[in-house]
Amino acid sequence: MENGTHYRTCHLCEAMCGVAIEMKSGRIASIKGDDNDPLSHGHICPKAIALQDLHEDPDRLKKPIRRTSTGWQQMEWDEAFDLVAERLHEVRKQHGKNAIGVYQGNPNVHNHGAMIASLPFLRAIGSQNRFSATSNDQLPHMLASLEMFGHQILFPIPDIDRTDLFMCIGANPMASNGSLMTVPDIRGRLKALKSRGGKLVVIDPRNTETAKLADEFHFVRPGSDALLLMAMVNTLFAEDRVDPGHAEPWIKDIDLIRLAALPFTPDAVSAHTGLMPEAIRDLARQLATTPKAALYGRIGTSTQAHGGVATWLIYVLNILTGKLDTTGGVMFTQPAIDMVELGAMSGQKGHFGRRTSRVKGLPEFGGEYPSSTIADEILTPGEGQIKAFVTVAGNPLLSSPNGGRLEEAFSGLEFMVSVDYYLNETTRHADVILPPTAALERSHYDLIFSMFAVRNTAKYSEALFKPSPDARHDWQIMLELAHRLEKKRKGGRLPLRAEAGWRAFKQLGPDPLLDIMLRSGPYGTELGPAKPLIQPAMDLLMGILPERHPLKGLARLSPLDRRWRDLPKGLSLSALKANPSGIDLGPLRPCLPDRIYTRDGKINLAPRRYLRDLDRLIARLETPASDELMLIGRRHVRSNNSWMHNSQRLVKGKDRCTMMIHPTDASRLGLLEGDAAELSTDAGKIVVPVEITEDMMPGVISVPHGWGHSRMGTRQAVAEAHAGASINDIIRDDQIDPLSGTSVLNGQTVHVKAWKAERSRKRA
Ligand SMILES: Nc1nc2c(c(=O)[nH]1)N[C@H]1C(S)=C(S)[C@@H](COP(=O)(O)OP(=O)(O)OC[C@H]3O[C@@H](n4cnc5c(=O)[nH]c(N)nc54)[C@H](O)[C@@H]3O)O[C@H]1N2
Ligand SMILES: Nc1nc2c(c(=O)[nH]1)N[C@H]1C(S)=C(S)[C@@H](COP(=O)(O)OP(=O)(O)OC[C@H]3O[C@@H](n4cnc5c(=O)[nH]c(N)nc54)[C@H](O)[C@@H]3O)O[C@H]1N2
Ligand code: SF4
Ligand SMILES: [Mo]
Repeated sequence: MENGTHYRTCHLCEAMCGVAIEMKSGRIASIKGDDNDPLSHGHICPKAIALQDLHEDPDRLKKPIRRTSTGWQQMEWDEAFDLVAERLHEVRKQHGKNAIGVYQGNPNVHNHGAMIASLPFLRAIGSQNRFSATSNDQLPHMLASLEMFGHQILFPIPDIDRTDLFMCIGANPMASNGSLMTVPDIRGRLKALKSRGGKLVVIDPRNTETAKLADEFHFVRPGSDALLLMAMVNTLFAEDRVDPGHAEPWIKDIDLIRLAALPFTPDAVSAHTGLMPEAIRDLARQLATTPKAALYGRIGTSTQAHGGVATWLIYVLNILTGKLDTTGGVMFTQPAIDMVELGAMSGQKGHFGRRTSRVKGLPEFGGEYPSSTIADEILTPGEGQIKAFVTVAGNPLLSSPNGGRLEEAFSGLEFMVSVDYYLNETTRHADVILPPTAALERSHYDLIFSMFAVRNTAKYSEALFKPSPDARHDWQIMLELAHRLEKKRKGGRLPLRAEAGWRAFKQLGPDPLLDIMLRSGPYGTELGPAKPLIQPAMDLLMGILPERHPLKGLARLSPLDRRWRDLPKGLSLSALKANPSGIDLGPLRPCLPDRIYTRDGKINLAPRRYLRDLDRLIARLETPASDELMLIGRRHVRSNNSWMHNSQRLVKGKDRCTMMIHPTDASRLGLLEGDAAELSTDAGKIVVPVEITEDMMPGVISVPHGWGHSRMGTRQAVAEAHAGASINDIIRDDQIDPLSGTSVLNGQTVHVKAWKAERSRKRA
């Protein structure tokens, strides 16, 4: 676009803010909030401006590069695809298909093309050694959804705009802008909550940006949330306050919950959690007696030692107090492209524990093993050892536990390829880096986060910049590699129909598929005149898709479905193109029992694997509360995981990679503000500046993740100048939540001492 305004969804975090990008002479002149976006109403955060910095970043790779003895060398795409397919194929032939490990990072879920291409890509690789950011993140939510509602991506979302009590535990939406709750302008929405007489309660080991807006705040000891939540359940039963309300006919095993909660009285858990028994009872009472209330938890409650149980209990408490599927409570969404329903129709609702990892016997979830065991699988010799590794939009070296061990693992691989546009801590280990187009060079539809939004909306954005003919989208890279790998597997040649299928897929790309998904979805319109044109290509494409690809469910989806009769109709890609700020589809609506996917149609309140894991919780209760220093993470609104630190505008100002510590702990350790502190565990050591603040719970320290850009051989000039240290260099990879396989990123114990003091002692 030369001049004018381009409307778009910001893809950086989960909030899906609408942006209006002003173009002058082919360059971005300004980025502002789009007032007409039906979800964000003009809100943006400081990161939106960095969309321009990402686009113009001189460090962003644009052509494939290959490692040589004299350094990185640029190569042509065709040559790069050939090389990668050949090397991966060789490893597969020599060591078996599981010898290729794959890690998919977070930006994949912000990229509909990548989402659509990733299943065929994974199938072509054919390895069971798959990993992703999920096991460092929302896995416990997916597991609870799978076990309770029968579908791994069906999440109850807080109906924040209509609630009277928002109880937030282990999340800091003022910094993160919400997660598994797409909620642009959380500040505005919390203000609105208060001005209608509602209340915000926050429970966190740090007095966070969100806590500062709260009417009530409680410190909680890291990792003890499951105890606290159990005691809340216990209170509900003890005081006869259980009333599932509207959901009652569809729930089962309420008695098992009552029994399970018996040992966990508020008095019994008080010392471990740090909350007074009366405060715990009061939290339960508030939830029970406020008709429109939502209990919400995220990273702090999911990525910890009892993350599985804690996340399950958040769901349970909402159900026991009648909040599920009610206005102002927690509700299921009805997105325009219903990946939940599509998955169900193609037989893909999710699975857990079908097989276990080779070295540590950890359970797969949705076909992936826990990321904390990547290094084990690479470093441990034997049948099935990973010899080659593929990363797509991921930086596990900074984002997964025990970066030092991953470093060792990656540097010993036979071959590694990264699909990424930065030469960073992870990709510097690759033999070949395949850089995709920048985000503004591709179209955007939020397949994933539209499903988690506090209001149903749909929006499509065209590419702002036309990619150069010599650029490839993520989906093109994945499909091309998949196609070549399939060919090699079949001895160089594919059957005619399969060959045509791959060509059709590469030709169509993701957007015509979006159109079909929109038209056949809940708000759709019949395929109409487009059908004869697109049907033959679709038929070919379906022929090469894996068995359980959600697109396979398309044929059985129809806007005329009974459940969707009352919804507005007429959505298609062209309808969205005609409304570039997006289309409002209305507030969340009650939808039980239609949205239960369990076999017996009941919501399973007490899945056995959770009950079994309670032995561990009892054991914790019986162990005296520890007073060791515990480490938790932190997010900042100007940072985004590990990969947005190359924007000068975002990193300028005060150092954000600090260790926050309470004054009493600091003085006990002889630490002063600005001192360098050494943090150590069995995994490693890092040194970070000390920031003393009463915002920390005594006994707890906080360091953000995603920093540590000082490793040699990366190419991110700004990030390197603001390197910080990586918290994951000291987070142990042998600590996981055994129930779910999720990494324990919050609540590990750590030793802290003054750094300079030690050096001078050594010298003396
Ligand atoms: N200690 C600790 N660790 C954590 C967390 C924590 O709270 N504490 N949080 C965890 C969470 S929630 C997450 S989601 C993970 C994130 O972990 P990852 O997904 O592993 O890492 P990111 O930092 O998101 O890095 C994304 C990578 O993708 C590249 N990239 C960006 N956009 C694109 C694109 O469009 N295409 C391609 N091909 N590449 C792209 C970037 O250059 C970068 O290399 O970190 C986890 N790690
Ligand atoms: N600006 C920005 N926004 C982001 C991201 C980012 O990196 N930067 N990342 C995005 C991603 S990938 C995700 S998954 C989301 C995450 O979204 P959130 O979960 O909201 O992320 P955090 O800000 O890390 O909030 C976690 C909170 O849990 C608290 N906590 C830590 N341990 C415990 C504990 O044991 N118990 C309790 N109760 N609380 C605990 C922490 O102090 C922190 O306040 O954010 C997304 N948005
Ligand atoms: S909150 Fe910021 S980063 Fe997230 S979508 Fe909105 S503008 Fe983008
Ligand atoms: Mo995440």
